[in-house]
Amino acid sequence: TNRPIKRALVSVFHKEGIEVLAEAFVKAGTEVVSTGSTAKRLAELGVPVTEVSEVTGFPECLDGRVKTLDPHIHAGILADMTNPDHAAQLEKFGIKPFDLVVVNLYPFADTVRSGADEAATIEKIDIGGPSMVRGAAKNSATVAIVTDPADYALVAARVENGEGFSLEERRWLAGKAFAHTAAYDATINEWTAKHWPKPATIDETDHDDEGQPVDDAKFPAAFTRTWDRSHTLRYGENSHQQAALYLDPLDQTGFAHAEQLGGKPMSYNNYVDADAAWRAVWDLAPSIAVAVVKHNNPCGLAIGATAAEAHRKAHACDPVSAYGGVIACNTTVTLEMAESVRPIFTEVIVAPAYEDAALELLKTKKKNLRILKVAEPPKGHTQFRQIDGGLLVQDMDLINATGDDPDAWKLVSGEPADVDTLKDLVFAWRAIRCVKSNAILLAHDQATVGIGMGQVNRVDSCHLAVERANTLADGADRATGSVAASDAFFPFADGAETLMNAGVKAIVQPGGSIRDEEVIEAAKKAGVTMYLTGTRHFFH
Ligand code: 93A
Repeated sequence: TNRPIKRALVSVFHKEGIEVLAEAFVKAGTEVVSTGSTAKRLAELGVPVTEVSEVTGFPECLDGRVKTLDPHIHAGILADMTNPDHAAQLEKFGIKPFDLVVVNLYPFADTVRSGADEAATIEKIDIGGPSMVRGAAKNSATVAIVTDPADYALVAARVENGEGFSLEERRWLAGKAFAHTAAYDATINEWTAKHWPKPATIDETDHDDEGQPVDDAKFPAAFTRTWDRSHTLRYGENSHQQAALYLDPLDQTGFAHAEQLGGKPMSYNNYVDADAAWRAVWDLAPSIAVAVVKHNNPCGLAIGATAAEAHRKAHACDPVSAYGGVIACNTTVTLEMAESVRPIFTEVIVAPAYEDAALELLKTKKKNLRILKVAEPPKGHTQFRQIDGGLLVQDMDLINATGDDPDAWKLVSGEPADVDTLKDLVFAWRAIRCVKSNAILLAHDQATVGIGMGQVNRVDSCHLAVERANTLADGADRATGSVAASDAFFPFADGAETLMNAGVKAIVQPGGSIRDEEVIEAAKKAGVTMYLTGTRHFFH
């Protein structure tokens, strides 16, 4: 099944690495046909090369849009030389078959990322390249297709030994090639879906359950996203689960692209927790904020005048749980903050920057600490959650809803909050977005003091928040005089009463329960300030 490589077609955008191919072609005396600048490069490397235009008898035209799109090329790629009729037809037309096709495509994703304008982006949609790749992949019976420069050394070896690839090898290469063109088209579709949604002039606009037109740019008829494998991870959530990290080819600045400055490789759970912590601190921007996260929940979150102060306050919320946690900071980590982190066993630290001395200290004194630097704050992206046989898609929950603006809050009980109390209520409301539902959060002085997370009823979350506020601070009563936020409405008065009995002085919550009146009555009776936001922040 092996087929020696006598004639090759080479057309590559990225010329890196073709030296090894050139050397093999020269040694084996392979006949090489090539396009414009690839031909030039191969000639420089000493390969006797035939220009595609010589083969086609037609010049490259339309600014290179038509180079290889010609039967003299495509019949040479698609002729199944195990079929005598195909061989006879080539003979008749005076076309020679190819045994090897080496192509890499115009860099569409790189062009989008570079911020190129629409015309330049469209010009980087490769047409001739994918046609050659798909043709050669279809014809794996006799042609080997190579799209991945990582395979050049292998190709060179097969060219030089005179035996070429086996059928199984050509088929494997064909599969890789189809994956490559599929990913390429998916990336183009991701771009067109965003920039060229279905216009209003097309009357078969899709409608949702409630008769509203579907936003085609946000929810296209099908998702065809590609994700490029970055690397496999040691294991997944548990050691018996295999796992890997994939990257979005159109986003090179997101958290997944964090630069690691020190420590052991990131684990699956490290990624989940550090991503959550990173998002949490940016919910509190432009204030300087630090979050300590464990199991995708905060064990402390605080705003400070400095990064070090924010860390001390966040850590103080729950020093027990902070053990083995992930720390995120939304500003430069100073030496003072690094000193504050130093004695605490921490899995990951993530920040936009580090003072030199801070980095030095963390690297030398905490060798296992994974130190991440992320270029940009998180962007609001579309979120995907897989369910059995399907995918749920939603906008990311950001702190940008109407109810996140305290000017839109409705005072339903007690006196309007004074300046400091209001600041704490706003902090608590922003902070609760990152707490798993049912979430209750107590705050004081721009720091969490007790968090009740992930309970299946709200009253339990209230008890948990109060208990944590009062037992984790060496017996000090931190609930008294604190403010509380609830991520969703109180279905009964009991939860709010639990908080008020513990001494909470003001509460912010969405409202909207059929028993709102009972809840508000309880607040009035206790003389506690209560605001309704009108929007909630469930987080599951
Ligand atoms: O503009 S194209 O879609 N039209 C073509 O006919 C064509 N043939 C090859 N782009 C085409 N190519 C691409 O040109 C290849 O996929 C490769 O990326 C590039 C190589 O051109 P050069 O050798 O001139 O750098």
